[in-house]
Amino acid sequence: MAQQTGNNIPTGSKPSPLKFNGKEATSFSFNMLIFEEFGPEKLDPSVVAGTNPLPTPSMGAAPEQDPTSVARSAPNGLDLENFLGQAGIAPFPTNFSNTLDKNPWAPEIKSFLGRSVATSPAEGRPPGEGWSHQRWNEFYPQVYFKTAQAGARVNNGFRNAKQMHGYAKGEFGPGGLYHNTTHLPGFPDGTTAGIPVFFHPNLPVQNHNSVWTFDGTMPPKLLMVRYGQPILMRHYNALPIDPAANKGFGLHTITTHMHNGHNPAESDGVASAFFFPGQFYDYRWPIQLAGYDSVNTGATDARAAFPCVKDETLYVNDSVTSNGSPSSSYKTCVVGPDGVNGTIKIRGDWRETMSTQWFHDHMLDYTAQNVPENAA
Ligand SMILES: [Cu+2]
Repeated sequence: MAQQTGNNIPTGSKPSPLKFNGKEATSFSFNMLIFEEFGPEKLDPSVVAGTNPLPTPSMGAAPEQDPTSVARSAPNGLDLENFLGQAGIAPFPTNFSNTLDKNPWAPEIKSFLGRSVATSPAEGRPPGEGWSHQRWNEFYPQVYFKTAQAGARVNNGFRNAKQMHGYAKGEFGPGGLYHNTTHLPGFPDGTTAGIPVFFHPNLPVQNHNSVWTFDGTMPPKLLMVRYGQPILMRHYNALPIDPAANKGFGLHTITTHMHNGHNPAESDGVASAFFFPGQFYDYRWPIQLAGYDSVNTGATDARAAFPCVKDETLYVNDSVTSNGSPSSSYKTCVVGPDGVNGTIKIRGDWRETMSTQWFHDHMLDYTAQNVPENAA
């Protein structure tokens, strides 16, 4: 019987096949992987940062690399993971876009283009004050994380130690639903190492030119943030240099939008502020309630608050100096009647409080195609 197409498939094309090599992916026969936390770290200039550059693409075996073309390939997966797992962050984030360091992929890009390029900065954020981080000192990032947008590859587990649950608590602990992250026999417990990118165990492992994700891995990634605590995301573009190396779907230039976040323009994933393979872009998200400048500016409304436990502190900007301007300091958790749980009050309008949000790519003219490839 002919495949039915129509309203359920807006492109009018055939649905994706669910049978491969005699195996079939039937509905509700595989648990969803639970998210893997990015695991932000304290932004500390005294940490000696690893200085290995973003590894360049190299030829290699499918499905993780291309065997015949560097421009259509990806960095070696383990090299990429070792790079992301290095201590600290180098070069250290700055208010203005970094125009000193060069794109480490420039030689491969020039080779693909067959010509030289005038400039090849490492950071894709445009230079100058217009794209500098607004109110940088006021919303100075307290924590950061690094990730690379990359083609599908096997997870080697470098974020294991960054999981707050430590694979020891609740559903992540021994005997819990997610202690074995794949739900499959033969995979070790308490780690994401060894997880390939597939949508169902009976469907093929995806090729690097078919699926792009944060880190290039599954599970999908989760960013845990605290209201009042500014955060910096350094997003590397490790996608193929050849824009055609993706089976004609999506584009390798990217711009990351934190959907529904209350963020300044330079860090808001503006459609035209995209960056190229080999580059990174520093997004600085203040993580403040909308109304920060006009509503509840003294942080007195108990409903505008961050939940906390006894002795926890949070770096906030809502202390008001004698001249009325905001200043930054640590506030300690004010515990409630149970002596354990409490709140830290923050500035802004409590009615603007977000809970779950999501990232998506916002590439000019390609948002629709890039979202399913890049979202996590
Ligand atoms: Cu959006």
